[in-house]
Parts: sequence; structure tokens; C-alpha cells
Amino acid sequence: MHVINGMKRILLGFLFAITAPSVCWGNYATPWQMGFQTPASPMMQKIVALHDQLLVVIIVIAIVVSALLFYTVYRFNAKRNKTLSTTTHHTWLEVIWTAIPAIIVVGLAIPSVKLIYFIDQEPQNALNIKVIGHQWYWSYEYPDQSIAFDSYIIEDKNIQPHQIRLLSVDNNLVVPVGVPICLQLTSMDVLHSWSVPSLGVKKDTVPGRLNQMWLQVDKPGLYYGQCSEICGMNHGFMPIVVEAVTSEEYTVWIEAAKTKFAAQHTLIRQASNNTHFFTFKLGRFHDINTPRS
Ligand SMILES: [Cu+2]
Repeated sequence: MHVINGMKRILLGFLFAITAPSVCWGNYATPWQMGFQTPASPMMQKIVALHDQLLVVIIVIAIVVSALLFYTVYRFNAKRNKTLSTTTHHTWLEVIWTAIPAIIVVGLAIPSVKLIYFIDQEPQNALNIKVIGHQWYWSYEYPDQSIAFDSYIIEDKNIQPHQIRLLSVDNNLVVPVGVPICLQLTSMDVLHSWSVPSLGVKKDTVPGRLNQMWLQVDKPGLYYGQCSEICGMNHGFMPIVVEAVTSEEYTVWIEAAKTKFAAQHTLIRQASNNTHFFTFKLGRFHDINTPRS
């Protein structure tokens, strides 16, 4: 009975996965999800398109190779093939089986490299936002607007019905839709990775180093992500929420945020400029991870 129920669940999950339109997935991972989250940025759209193209090539290769294998097993088994062939080399056959895979690899490399360069470009007139990883939360700075704030997970005991457990945060990273955003990423303690799957972005935050990537969100909404570089005890509890809003809503938010986060801005600024803070954090990391005698 147990096995039948398990099988039923797998079957239902599979049917749901192949029949549900991709818009159902939302902007975070869901149980039984089989595909990508709905893409909401130009980079994610291109990543999904490349993935779909490659999938076709992979399926064709798998079918051709399997067909050849099954034909060989059928045609050249000991019963049907009593006299063995003495052929050991065939120049043209060897040229063909080297050339075809080489052409396929080049064919795959061209769109891949194009996509890498698209993701790696530096956009013009971008909005600058700085992302700082901490054990175990994120800070965001809008240097041009003098706004800075921390973003912490909502703990289970405080979760509201509209929030998502382990994914919702107290202060979302608010960005305007359709505007290129230049993200500069760093860390105050250990390696973290800032990643939002539906926006197709992921970049390590490295202490003492500034990484950069660009982002553009196509439609308003909440986009969820998580730290993607194991960074210590509470690595699983430092989610990311990007809230994309229209440019009017963004202007309103900026004004409100200036007052709301005025105190935090000064504190974070002081912390960023203070190297002792950095060593203190590292010291704490070692304390946590070394067994006490
Ligand atoms: Cu982490």
C-alpha cells in the first residue's frame, strides 16, 4: 500500500510537472518542480532559450547513438554474424566520426560564448547597488541615494500568511523594472553567493574584493533567492528578496527609505570603513567552528 501511494505521488507529480504551464512556478522553488522558475530578466530568458536549444541537440544525439548501439547488438551478435570482419581501419569513417562531433561542439560553443558576453557586459546609465554578505544576512547600499539597510530572514515565529517560510525577509531589495542595475558585491566576513534563480544571476561575494554583475528585471514582482555558497552555521537562513516595482513606486520608496533607514545607513557606513569590524567577524567565525575544550 505504502509503495502504491509513493508511486501514485511520483506519477501525479510527473503529470503535474509536464502539464502545468511554466507560469505556475512563481519566483521560488516549489515541491515537484521539474523546470526552471519563470524567467523575469533578459539574462534568464536567454539562459532558458539556450538550455532548450541544447536539450534538442542532446535528445537527437542520444537517439542516434542508442539506435546505432541497438542496431549493432541486433545485427552483429554471434548468431547472425558467424564470419567476423577483419577490417581494422577506415579512413573516411574515422574522419566523419571526428568531424561531426567537432562541428556539434563548435555549434554549441558559439551561442554559449555569446551568452557569456551578454551577461558579462557593463550596462550604460545603470542604477548602482552594493550587495554586502554577512554571517548571516545581507546588507544593501544605494550609494547614489545614500540609502543602506540590512535584510534579515523572517523567523518562523513571526511569519505572516503572505510570507514564505525560509525565503521572506524583513527588508526587500527594491529595484525599478526595465532599468539596468549594476550590482557590486562584496563580503564582510567569509565567501557568500548572491543568487536569484528567476533573474538568472549568481555571483560570489568575496571579502576584500569587489565583484560586479548587471541585472534588469522585466516585470514587477517578488523574486526569491538564497545564499549559494556554504558560509557557516546559518547559511540556509540568509534568503534574498528582490522586489521589482514601477519607476513611480520606486521614487516613492526611495523617499520613504531615506527616512526609514537613516540610522542604519550611518551604522553600516561606519562598519564598512572599519577594518577592526572585519577581523572581529572573522574571529567570531573561527570561534563558532572550532570545538571548545
Ligand atoms: Cu551562505
